[in-house]
Amino acid sequence: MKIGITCYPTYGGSGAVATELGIELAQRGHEIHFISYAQPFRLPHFMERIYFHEVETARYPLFEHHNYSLALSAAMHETTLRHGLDLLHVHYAIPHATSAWIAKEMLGASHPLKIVTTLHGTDITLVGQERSWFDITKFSMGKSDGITAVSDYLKRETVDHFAIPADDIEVIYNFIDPRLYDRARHPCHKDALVRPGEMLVLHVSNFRPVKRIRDVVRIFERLNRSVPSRLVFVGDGPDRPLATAEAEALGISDRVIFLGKQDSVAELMACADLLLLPSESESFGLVALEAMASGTPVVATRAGGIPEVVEEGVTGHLGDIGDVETMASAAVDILSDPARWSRMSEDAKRIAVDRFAADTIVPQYERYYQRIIDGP
Ligand code: GMT
Repeated sequence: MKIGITCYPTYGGSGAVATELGIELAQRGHEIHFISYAQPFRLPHFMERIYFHEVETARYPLFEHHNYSLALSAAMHETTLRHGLDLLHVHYAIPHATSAWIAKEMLGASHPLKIVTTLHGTDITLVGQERSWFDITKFSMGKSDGITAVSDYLKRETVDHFAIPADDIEVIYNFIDPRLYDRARHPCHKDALVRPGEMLVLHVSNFRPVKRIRDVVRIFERLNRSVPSRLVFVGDGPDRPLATAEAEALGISDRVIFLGKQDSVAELMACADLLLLPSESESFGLVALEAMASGTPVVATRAGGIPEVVEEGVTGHLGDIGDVETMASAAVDILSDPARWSRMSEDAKRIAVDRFAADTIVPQYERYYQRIIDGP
Protein backbone atom coordinates (compact mmCIF):
# COMPACT_ATOMS: atom_id res chain seq x y z
CA MET A 1 0.00 0.00 0.00
CA LYS A 2 1.01 3.63 -0.44
CA ILE A 3 0.12 5.43 2.76
CA GLY A 4 0.33 9.09 3.74
CA ILE A 5 0.80 9.70 7.48
CA THR A 6 0.17 13.03 9.17
CA CYS A 7 0.90 13.68 12.83
CA TYR A 8 2.21 16.31 15.20
CA PRO A 9 5.92 15.86 14.56
CA THR A 10 7.22 17.25 17.83
CA TYR A 11 7.41 15.48 21.17
CA GLY A 12 4.29 13.62 22.23
CA GLY A 13 2.78 10.18 22.23
CA SER A 14 0.66 10.60 19.11
CA GLY A 15 3.66 11.68 17.02
CA ALA A 16 5.75 8.84 18.45
CA VAL A 17 3.10 6.23 17.62
CA ALA A 18 2.49 7.64 14.11
CA THR A 19 6.20 7.67 13.31
CA GLU A 20 6.92 4.22 14.68
CA LEU A 21 3.90 2.89 12.79
CA GLY A 22 5.27 4.40 9.56
CA ILE A 23 8.67 2.81 10.18
CA GLU A 24 7.12 -0.60 10.92
CA LEU A 25 4.89 -0.41 7.82
CA ALA A 26 7.86 0.54 5.61
CA GLN A 27 9.78 -2.45 6.98
CA ARG A 28 6.81 -4.60 5.94
CA GLY A 29 7.10 -3.33 2.34
CA HIS A 30 4.59 -0.45 2.28
CA GLU A 31 5.52 2.96 0.88
CA ILE A 32 5.13 5.66 3.53
CA HIS A 33 4.84 9.41 3.00
CA PHE A 34 4.96 11.57 6.13
CA ILE A 35 3.24 14.92 5.53
CA SER A 36 3.80 17.47 8.28
CA TYR A 37 5.42 20.81 9.11
CA ALA A 38 8.60 19.20 10.44
CA GLN A 39 10.33 15.85 10.27
CA PRO A 40 8.82 13.58 12.95
CA PHE A 41 11.15 13.45 15.95
CA ARG A 42 11.46 9.68 15.97
CA LEU A 43 12.43 9.53 12.28
CA PRO A 44 16.08 10.32 12.62
CA HIS A 45 17.69 9.10 9.40
CA PHE A 46 17.09 7.83 5.89
CA MET A 47 15.00 4.69 5.73
CA GLU A 48 13.99 2.75 2.67
CA ARG A 49 10.43 3.39 1.42
CA ILE A 50 9.97 6.39 3.76
CA TYR A 51 9.52 9.90 2.39
CA PHE A 52 8.96 13.16 4.21
CA HIS A 53 6.99 16.04 2.67
CA GLU A 54 7.33 19.30 4.55
CA VAL A 55 4.24 21.48 4.62
CA GLU A 56 5.13 25.06 3.71
CA THR A 57 2.77 27.74 4.96
CA ALA A 58 2.49 30.74 2.63
CA ARG A 59 3.26 34.08 4.28
CA TYR A 60 1.47 37.21 3.21
CA PRO A 61 0.95 40.42 5.19
CA LEU A 62 -2.81 39.87 5.12
CA PHE A 63 -2.44 36.47 6.82
CA GLU A 64 -2.11 37.39 10.47
CA HIS A 65 -2.28 33.70 11.35
CA HIS A 66 -0.55 30.88 9.50
CA ASN A 67 -3.00 28.85 7.41
CA TYR A 68 -1.44 25.54 8.39
CA SER A 69 -4.60 23.45 8.00
CA LEU A 70 -5.09 24.65 4.41
CA ALA A 71 -1.42 24.29 3.56
CA LEU A 72 -1.63 20.75 4.92
CA SER A 73 -4.66 20.00 2.70
CA ALA A 74 -2.74 21.30 -0.32
CA ALA A 75 0.28 19.13 0.57
CA MET A 76 -1.93 16.07 1.12
CA HIS A 77 -3.63 16.67 -2.24
CA GLU A 78 -0.35 17.15 -4.10
CA THR A 79 1.37 14.16 -2.46
CA THR A 80 -1.60 11.92 -3.19
CA LEU A 81 -1.62 12.90 -6.86
CA ARG A 82 2.13 12.71 -7.31
CA HIS A 83 2.67 9.42 -5.50
CA GLY A 84 -0.68 7.72 -6.01
CA LEU A 85 -1.48 7.28 -2.32
CA ASP A 86 -4.17 4.75 -1.44
CA LEU A 87 -4.88 6.07 2.02
CA LEU A 88 -4.15 8.96 4.36
CA HIS A 89 -3.74 7.97 8.00
CA VAL A 90 -4.03 11.03 10.22
CA HIS A 91 -3.12 11.01 13.89
CA TYR A 92 -5.01 13.39 16.20
CA ALA A 93 -8.34 14.61 14.84
CA ILE A 94 -7.82 18.37 14.78
CA PRO A 95 -6.88 19.73 12.29
CA HIS A 96 -5.53 16.65 10.52
CA ALA A 97 -8.85 14.89 9.80
CA THR A 98 -10.33 18.17 8.54
CA SER A 99 -7.37 18.84 6.26
CA ALA A 100 -7.56 15.28 4.92
CA TRP A 101 -11.26 15.70 4.12
CA ILE A 102 -10.53 18.91 2.16
CA ALA A 103 -7.77 17.11 0.22
CA LYS A 104 -10.19 14.29 -0.56
CA GLU A 105 -12.83 16.74 -1.77
CA MET A 106 -10.23 18.42 -3.99
CA LEU A 107 -9.35 15.08 -5.57
CA GLY A 108 -12.98 14.29 -6.30
CA ALA A 109 -13.86 11.11 -8.13
CA SER A 110 -10.58 11.19 -10.08
CA HIS A 111 -8.67 9.60 -7.21
CA PRO A 112 -10.54 7.54 -4.63
CA LEU A 113 -8.50 8.39 -1.53
CA LYS A 114 -9.47 6.82 1.82
CA ILE A 115 -8.97 8.54 5.18
CA VAL A 116 -8.30 6.81 8.49
CA THR A 117 -8.26 8.97 11.62
CA THR A 118 -6.64 7.72 14.81
CA LEU A 119 -7.89 9.37 17.99
CA HIS A 120 -5.16 9.73 20.59
CA GLY A 121 -6.79 11.29 23.63
CA THR A 122 -6.79 15.01 24.16
CA ASP A 123 -8.23 15.50 20.66
CA ILE A 124 -11.40 13.95 22.15
CA THR A 125 -11.16 14.53 25.91
CA LEU A 126 -9.98 18.18 25.88
CA VAL A 127 -9.78 19.92 22.50
CA GLY A 128 -12.78 18.20 20.94
CA GLN A 129 -14.99 18.97 23.93
CA GLU A 130 -14.29 22.71 23.88
CA ARG A 131 -17.49 24.33 22.67
CA SER A 132 -15.81 25.99 19.68
CA TRP A 133 -14.07 22.78 18.51
CA PHE A 134 -16.83 20.24 19.16
CA ASP A 135 -18.76 20.53 15.89
CA ILE A 136 -15.74 20.52 13.61
CA THR A 137 -14.23 17.54 15.48
CA LYS A 138 -17.48 15.58 15.11
CA PHE A 139 -17.83 16.64 11.46
CA SER A 140 -14.26 15.63 10.60
CA MET A 141 -14.61 12.23 12.26
CA GLY A 142 -17.82 11.74 10.29
CA LYS A 143 -15.95 12.45 7.05
CA SER A 144 -13.25 9.84 7.78
CA ASP A 145 -13.64 6.45 6.12
CA GLY A 146 -12.33 4.78 9.25
CA ILE A 147 -11.71 5.78 12.86
CA THR A 148 -9.44 4.05 15.32
CA ALA A 149 -9.00 4.76 19.04
CA VAL A 150 -5.98 3.77 21.11
CA SER A 151 -8.03 2.26 23.96
CA ASP A 152 -11.50 1.02 24.87
CA TYR A 153 -11.75 3.98 27.22
CA LEU A 154 -11.15 6.46 24.39
CA LYS A 155 -13.66 4.67 22.18
CA ARG A 156 -16.29 4.93 24.96
CA GLU A 157 -15.53 8.64 25.46
CA THR A 158 -15.92 9.26 21.72
CA VAL A 159 -19.17 7.30 21.49
CA ASP A 160 -20.59 9.02 24.60
CA HIS A 161 -19.61 12.60 23.81
CA PHE A 162 -19.84 12.71 20.02
CA ALA A 163 -22.62 10.17 19.43
CA ILE A 164 -20.43 8.32 16.92
CA PRO A 165 -21.78 4.74 16.48
CA ALA A 166 -19.59 2.27 18.40
CA ASP A 167 -19.28 0.06 15.31
CA ASP A 168 -17.56 2.92 13.47
CA ILE A 169 -14.59 2.93 15.85
CA GLU A 170 -11.95 0.23 15.89
CA VAL A 171 -9.75 -0.06 18.99
CA ILE A 172 -6.12 -0.62 18.05
CA TYR A 173 -3.75 -0.32 20.99
CA ASN A 174 -0.45 1.49 20.90
CA PHE A 175 2.62 -0.70 20.56
CA ILE A 176 6.34 -0.95 21.24
CA ASP A 177 9.29 -2.48 19.47
CA PRO A 178 10.52 -5.00 22.08
CA ARG A 179 14.02 -4.92 20.55
CA LEU A 180 14.29 -1.21 21.34
CA TYR A 181 12.71 -1.21 24.81
CA ASP A 182 14.95 -3.79 26.34
CA ARG A 183 16.85 -3.45 29.63
CA ALA A 184 19.54 -5.84 28.50
CA ARG A 185 20.30 -3.98 25.27
CA HIS A 186 21.22 -0.53 26.53
CA PRO A 187 24.24 0.72 28.47
CA CYS A 188 23.28 1.54 32.05
CA HIS A 189 23.39 5.28 32.82
CA LYS A 190 22.29 4.86 36.41
CA ASP A 191 25.69 5.76 37.87
CA ALA A 192 25.60 9.10 36.06
CA LEU A 193 22.22 10.02 37.56
CA VAL A 194 22.04 8.55 41.07
CA ARG A 195 24.44 7.71 43.88
CA PRO A 196 25.22 4.06 44.72
CA GLY A 197 22.29 2.43 46.48
CA GLU A 198 19.75 5.03 45.33
CA MET A 199 16.70 4.25 43.19
CA LEU A 200 16.08 6.02 39.90
CA VAL A 201 12.47 7.19 39.61
CA LEU A 202 11.43 8.49 36.19
CA HIS A 203 8.67 10.75 34.89
CA VAL A 204 8.36 11.45 31.16
CA SER A 205 5.77 13.87 29.83
CA ASN A 206 4.94 17.17 28.17
CA PHE A 207 4.39 18.82 31.59
CA ARG A 208 0.82 19.83 30.80
CA PRO A 209 -1.74 20.29 33.63
CA VAL A 210 -3.30 16.90 32.78
CA LYS A 211 -0.04 15.22 33.94
CA ARG A 212 -0.42 16.54 37.54
CA ILE A 213 3.28 17.33 37.80
CA ARG A 214 3.00 18.42 41.44
CA ASP A 215 1.70 14.97 42.35
CA VAL A 216 4.80 13.45 40.74
CA VAL A 217 6.99 15.48 43.12
CA ARG A 218 4.74 14.80 46.14
CA ILE A 219 4.72 11.03 45.56
CA PHE A 220 8.47 11.08 45.11
CA GLU A 221 9.03 13.10 48.30
CA ARG A 222 7.08 10.55 50.36
CA LEU A 223 8.89 7.64 48.71
CA ASN A 224 12.28 9.24 49.29
CA ARG A 225 11.58 9.44 53.05
CA SER A 226 12.01 5.66 53.30
CA VAL A 227 13.74 4.65 50.04
CA PRO A 228 16.71 6.86 49.06
CA SER A 229 16.00 7.86 45.46
CA ARG A 230 16.34 10.53 42.78
CA LEU A 231 13.57 11.77 40.54
CA VAL A 232 14.52 12.23 36.89
CA PHE A 233 12.17 14.33 34.77
CA VAL A 234 12.29 13.93 30.98
CA GLY A 235 10.42 16.36 28.73
CA ASP A 236 9.33 19.93 29.10
CA GLY A 237 6.20 22.04 29.04
CA PRO A 238 4.14 24.69 30.79
CA ASP A 239 4.05 23.12 34.28
CA ARG A 240 7.80 22.58 34.65
CA PRO A 241 8.09 25.64 36.96
CA LEU A 242 5.45 24.00 39.20
CA ALA A 243 7.70 20.97 39.57
CA THR A 244 10.67 23.14 40.50
CA ALA A 245 8.60 25.12 42.99
CA GLU A 246 7.09 22.00 44.58
CA ALA A 247 10.51 20.37 44.93
CA GLU A 248 11.84 23.55 46.58
CA ALA A 249 8.83 23.80 48.91
CA LEU A 250 9.33 20.18 49.98
CA GLY A 251 13.10 20.67 50.43
CA ILE A 252 14.11 18.04 47.86
CA SER A 253 15.51 20.16 45.00
CA ASP A 254 18.85 18.39 45.26
CA ARG A 255 17.17 15.06 44.55
CA VAL A 256 15.34 16.15 41.39
CA ILE A 257 17.00 16.18 37.97
CA PHE A 258 15.51 17.80 34.84
CA LEU A 259 16.91 16.32 31.64
CA GLY A 260 14.66 18.27 29.26
CA LYS A 261 13.37 16.87 25.97
CA GLN A 262 15.02 13.70 24.72
CA ASP A 263 14.46 12.13 21.28
CA SER A 264 14.70 8.60 22.58
CA VAL A 265 13.74 7.50 26.05
CA ALA A 266 14.58 3.79 25.66
CA GLU A 267 18.01 4.10 27.29
CA LEU A 268 16.62 5.98 30.28
CA MET A 269 13.67 3.61 30.69
CA ALA A 270 16.15 0.75 30.72
CA CYS A 271 17.96 2.03 33.80
CA ALA A 272 14.92 3.30 35.72
CA ASP A 273 13.62 1.48 38.80
CA LEU A 274 10.13 2.98 38.65
CA LEU A 275 7.98 5.18 36.40
CA LEU A 276 5.48 7.62 37.92
CA LEU A 277 2.42 8.61 35.86
CA PRO A 278 -0.21 10.18 38.18
CA SER A 279 -2.17 11.82 35.33
CA GLU A 280 -5.64 13.32 35.58
CA SER A 281 -6.48 11.65 32.29
CA GLU A 282 -4.59 9.44 29.87
CA SER A 283 -6.17 7.74 26.88
CA PHE A 284 -3.50 5.04 26.91
CA GLY A 285 -0.23 6.12 28.55
CA LEU A 286 2.40 5.21 25.99
CA VAL A 287 5.23 6.00 28.43
CA ALA A 288 3.81 3.42 30.84
CA LEU A 289 3.99 0.80 28.09
CA GLU A 290 7.53 1.86 27.13
CA ALA A 291 8.55 1.55 30.77
CA MET A 292 6.90 -1.87 31.16
CA ALA A 293 8.61 -3.16 28.01
CA SER A 294 11.90 -2.01 29.56
CA GLY A 295 11.15 -4.01 32.70
CA THR A 296 10.34 -0.91 34.74
CA PRO A 297 7.29 -1.17 37.04
CA VAL A 298 4.78 1.70 36.94
CA VAL A 299 2.88 3.59 39.63
CA ALA A 300 0.04 5.49 38.00
CA THR A 301 -3.52 6.68 38.37
CA ARG A 302 -6.54 4.55 37.62
CA ALA A 303 -7.41 7.13 34.97
CA GLY A 304 -8.75 6.74 31.44
CA GLY A 305 -7.06 3.94 29.52
CA ILE A 306 -4.18 3.37 31.97
CA PRO A 307 -5.79 0.25 33.55
CA GLU A 308 -5.87 -1.30 30.05
CA VAL A 309 -2.06 -1.03 30.01
CA VAL A 310 -0.89 -1.30 33.63
CA GLU A 311 -2.19 -4.35 35.44
CA GLU A 312 -2.80 -3.60 39.11
CA GLY A 313 -0.47 -5.57 41.37
CA VAL A 314 1.22 -7.29 38.42
CA THR A 315 3.05 -4.68 36.34
CA GLY A 316 2.69 -1.85 38.85
CA HIS A 317 0.12 -0.20 41.10
CA LEU A 318 -2.76 2.18 40.44
CA GLY A 319 -4.24 4.84 42.72
CA ASP A 320 -7.10 7.29 42.46
CA ILE A 321 -6.40 10.66 40.87
CA GLY A 322 -4.71 12.90 43.46
CA ASP A 323 -4.28 10.07 46.00
CA VAL A 324 -0.62 10.80 46.57
CA GLU A 325 -0.43 8.76 49.81
CA THR A 326 -1.62 5.52 48.21
CA MET A 327 0.65 5.90 45.18
CA ALA A 328 3.63 6.76 47.41
CA SER A 329 3.11 3.74 49.65
CA ALA A 330 2.73 1.53 46.53
CA ALA A 331 6.05 2.92 45.27
CA VAL A 332 7.67 2.13 48.65
CA ASP A 333 6.28 -1.43 48.54
CA ILE A 334 7.75 -2.05 45.09
CA LEU A 335 11.15 -0.48 45.68
CA SER A 336 11.81 -1.78 49.18
CA ASP A 337 11.37 -5.45 48.26
CA PRO A 338 13.90 -6.62 45.62
CA ALA A 339 12.07 -9.92 45.04
CA ARG A 340 8.79 -8.09 44.43
CA TRP A 341 10.52 -5.61 42.12
CA SER A 342 12.11 -8.41 40.05
CA ARG A 343 8.78 -10.21 39.72
CA MET A 344 7.03 -7.02 38.60
CA SER A 345 9.84 -6.11 36.24
CA GLU A 346 9.64 -9.53 34.54
CA ASP A 347 5.84 -9.47 34.40
CA ALA A 348 5.87 -5.93 33.02
CA LYS A 349 8.20 -6.96 30.21
CA ARG A 350 6.26 -10.15 29.49
CA ILE A 351 2.85 -8.46 29.37
CA ALA A 352 4.15 -5.55 27.26
CA VAL A 353 5.61 -7.96 24.71
CA ASP A 354 2.71 -10.45 24.75
CA ARG A 355 -0.01 -7.83 24.32
CA PHE A 356 1.55 -4.77 22.75
CA ALA A 357 4.46 -5.82 20.51
CA ALA A 358 4.61 -4.17 17.08
CA ASP A 359 4.34 -7.63 15.48
CA THR A 360 0.91 -8.06 17.10
CA ILE A 361 -0.49 -4.55 16.64
CA VAL A 362 0.85 -3.36 13.26
CA PRO A 363 -0.88 -6.19 11.31
CA GLN A 364 -4.14 -4.96 12.89
CA TYR A 365 -3.58 -1.61 11.17
CA GLU A 366 -2.71 -3.35 7.90
CA ARG A 367 -5.94 -5.40 8.01
CA TYR A 368 -7.93 -2.31 8.94
CA TYR A 369 -6.47 -0.30 6.04
CA GLN A 370 -7.33 -3.11 3.63
CA ARG A 371 -10.89 -3.26 4.97
CA ILE A 372 -11.28 0.50 4.48
CA ILE A 373 -9.75 0.42 0.98
CA ASP A 374 -11.99 -2.50 -0.07
CA GLY A 375 -15.03 -0.60 1.21
CA PRO A 376 -18.31 -1.91 2.62
O1 GMT B 1 0.12 12.95 26.62
C1 GMT B 1 -0.10 13.93 25.94
O2 GMT B 1 -0.63 14.93 26.38
C2 GMT B 1 0.29 13.91 24.48
C3 GMT B 1 -0.75 13.20 23.69
C4 GMT B 1 -0.43 13.29 22.23
O3 GMT B 1 -1.36 13.51 21.50
O4 GMT B 1 0.72 13.16 21.80
O5 GMT B 1 -0.80 11.85 24.15
C5 GMT B 1 -1.98 11.16 23.91
O6 GMT B 1 -1.67 10.16 22.94
C6 GMT B 1 -0.77 9.14 23.40
C7 GMT B 1 -0.50 8.19 22.24
O7 GMT B 1 -1.67 7.56 21.82
C8 GMT B 1 -1.37 8.42 24.61
O8 GMT B 1 -0.48 7.41 25.06
C9 GMT B 1 -1.59 9.44 25.73
O9 GMT B 1 -2.22 8.77 26.80
C10 GMT B 1 -2.50 10.55 25.22
N1 GMT B 1 -2.58 11.60 26.25
C11 GMT B 1 -3.71 11.87 26.91
O10 GMT B 1 -4.75 11.28 26.73
C12 GMT B 1 -3.60 12.94 27.94
